[in-house]
Amino acid sequence: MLSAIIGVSTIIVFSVLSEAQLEPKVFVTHSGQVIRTSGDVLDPLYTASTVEFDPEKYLRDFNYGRIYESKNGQTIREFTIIAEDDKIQEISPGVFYNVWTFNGTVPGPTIRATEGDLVRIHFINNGSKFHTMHFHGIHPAEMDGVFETVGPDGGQFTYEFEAGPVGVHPYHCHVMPLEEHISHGLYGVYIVDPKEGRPPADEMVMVLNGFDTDFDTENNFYAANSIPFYYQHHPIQIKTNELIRIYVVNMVEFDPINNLHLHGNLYNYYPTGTSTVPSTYTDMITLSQTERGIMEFKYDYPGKYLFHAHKVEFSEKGWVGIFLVNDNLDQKSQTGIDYGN
Ligand SMILES: [Cu+2]
Repeated sequence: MLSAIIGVSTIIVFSVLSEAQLEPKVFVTHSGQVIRTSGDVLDPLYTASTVEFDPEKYLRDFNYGRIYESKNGQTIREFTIIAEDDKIQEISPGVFYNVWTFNGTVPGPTIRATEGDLVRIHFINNGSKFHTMHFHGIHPAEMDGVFETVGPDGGQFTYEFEAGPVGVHPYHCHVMPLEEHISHGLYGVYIVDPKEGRPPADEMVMVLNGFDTDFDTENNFYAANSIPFYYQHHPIQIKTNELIRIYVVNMVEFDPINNLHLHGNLYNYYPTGTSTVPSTYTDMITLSQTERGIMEFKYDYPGKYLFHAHKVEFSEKGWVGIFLVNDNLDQKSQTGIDYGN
């Protein structure tokens, strides 16, 4: 009898083991390492299937829309934006959070147009709650995304307005309770370029955000572009003597202020990006919610430089990153324009 029990248990253990060995799981660690294992994974790690947002890609990803020209020569830019509120994202290793998304990510896509273009947004609400898109900028009242709420399960609305003014603006859902709709992730960046363009630069977008994962109206994690500590583990590669332009937007809910400090350098800062003349040359700006601007700088010396919230609590909870400045080997081919400093 005893030997029969031992025999059966051996078969069970053996079959469990062989099943596990047949199906190795793939994990991606926080540092981007891909691991295959058939064993138990004790450390909290990303699974390949839950990595839905890539801060590396988001950083320099600009969506110019589908481009047409009207009869009178105006450029029309069409975008389709789909809101959802049922996605789960691993905000930090082992911490899963219900994100509400525009086109599947937090932040939503960076919408970019030139001043005077006609921007047309086909908005579809595939969520379970009412949502809208409210753009900062100049537009008619009925395009403001506040009073015309869009119903769940496929409700639609077309936002249409002329791009302006020049600058960097947020867009976000404006359905009450606003705190809930914003803190879950329904926001993104809208850039309006001047007709004459801006000087060539390595351009990037940083949305400063946070997540309240225990619903006590205080953020547990902070980040530039959603994933705490991401750019510390994956430094942003830039080059010496190359103009860097960052469109920075503070969307942190619950906290009255946020800020941004750059190491080993200072930057020209253009509040809201509406003027071509910087208001200040500094290494520190302070931003309330939806306050935003453009930072421009160049590094003279190669090496690793931190950038982070100088509200130390925020940086210790994830809002910190590194610029890895590489020697610019073809800097002689750069234009000789000097942008400040
Ligand atoms: Cu909403």
